[in-house]
Amino acid sequence: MIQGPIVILTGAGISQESGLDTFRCAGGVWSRHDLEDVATPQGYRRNPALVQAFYNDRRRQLEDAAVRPNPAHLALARLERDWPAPVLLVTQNIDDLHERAGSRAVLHMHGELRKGRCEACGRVLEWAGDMTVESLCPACGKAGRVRPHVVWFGEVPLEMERIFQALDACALFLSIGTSGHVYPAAGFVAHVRERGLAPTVELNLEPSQGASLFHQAFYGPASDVVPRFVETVLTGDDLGPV
Ligand code: BV8
Repeated sequence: MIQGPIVILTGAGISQESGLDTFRCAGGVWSRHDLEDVATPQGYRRNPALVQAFYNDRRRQLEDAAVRPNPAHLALARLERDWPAPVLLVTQNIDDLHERAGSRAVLHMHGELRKGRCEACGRVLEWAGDMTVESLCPACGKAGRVRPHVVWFGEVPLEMERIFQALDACALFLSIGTSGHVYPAAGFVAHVRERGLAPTVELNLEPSQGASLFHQAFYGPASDVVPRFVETVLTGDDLGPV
C-alpha cells in the first residue's frame, strides 16, 4: 500500500496521442532535424534563425485545436487532486498539456515552449507567438537577445536540487512515456533504487533504456495504461513486490 509523496517523470510519449511528435520513434523530431543544429547552444550560435524557426514551428503546433490533453494527462491531474500527499510532476516536455489538463505542481526540467529568456537582462518571459532574431525583450527593450527558454544538450536542466529532494522523499516513482536516453532524467530511477525505499514503475509503449531498473512496468499507449494505473493507486490496490 503506497502512502506518501509521489514523483512522476514524463517524456514525449505522454503527448504522442495528443498529436505531438516524440523524438526517437520512427519519424520523430530527431529524424527530421539534427539535434546538434537545433538543440545545442553551439547550433544556436551558428544559426539562431534556424533554431528560432524550429521552436516557432513547435510553438505554433500548441495553438492547433487538435492538440489537447489526452486521458493520460487528465489522469495525472486527477492523481494530484485526489492523492492525500504531494504529487510532483517532473516533465522533460516543453509543451503545456499537463497544465491544460489541470496539473498544478508541474516542473519543466527542460524548459517551456511558451516562454522565452532574454540573454541581455536574464528575464524569463511568457512567449506565445513567433520569436525571431529581431525580437525585442519586453523587459529591457534590447533586440535580438531573446532565446527559447529551453534546456539544450550541454546545458544544465532546471531545478535539479528540487527534483533530487523530491526523489529522496518519494514513496513512489513513476516514469511515463520516456525512452530513458537523456540524462540526468534517465538516471532518476537508479537514484530512487539506490535509496531502496520506494517502488519504481514504468508506464511506456515499450521497454525503455532503463527498463531493468523498474520494479514494475505496464506497457501500452499512455492514454490506456496511465488512467488504469492511477485508478489502481487511488483505490489502494497493492502494487505487488518492491
Ligand atoms: C546536462 C530540448 C549537465 C527541449 C532536450 C550523463 C549524465 C549527465 C549528462 C549526460 C550523461 N550522458 C550524456 C549526457 C549529456 C546529455 C545527454 O543525455 N545526451 C544523451 C543524448 C546521451 N544530457 C544533457 O546535455 C543534459 N544536460 O547533462 O547538463 C548536468 C547534468 C546533471 C546535473 C548537472 C549538470 C540536457 C538534456 C536536455 C536536452 N534537451 N530537448 C526540446 O527541444 O524539447 S532533450 C529531448 O529528449 C527532449 O527534451 C525530450 O523530452 C528528451 C527525452 O526524450 P523522451 O521524452 O524520452 O522522448 P523519446 O522520443 O526519446 O522517447 C519517447 C518514448 O515514448 C519512447 O520510449 C516511446 O516508446 C514512448 N511512446 C511513444 N508513444 C507513446 C509512448 N509511450 C506511451 N504512449 C504512447 N502513445
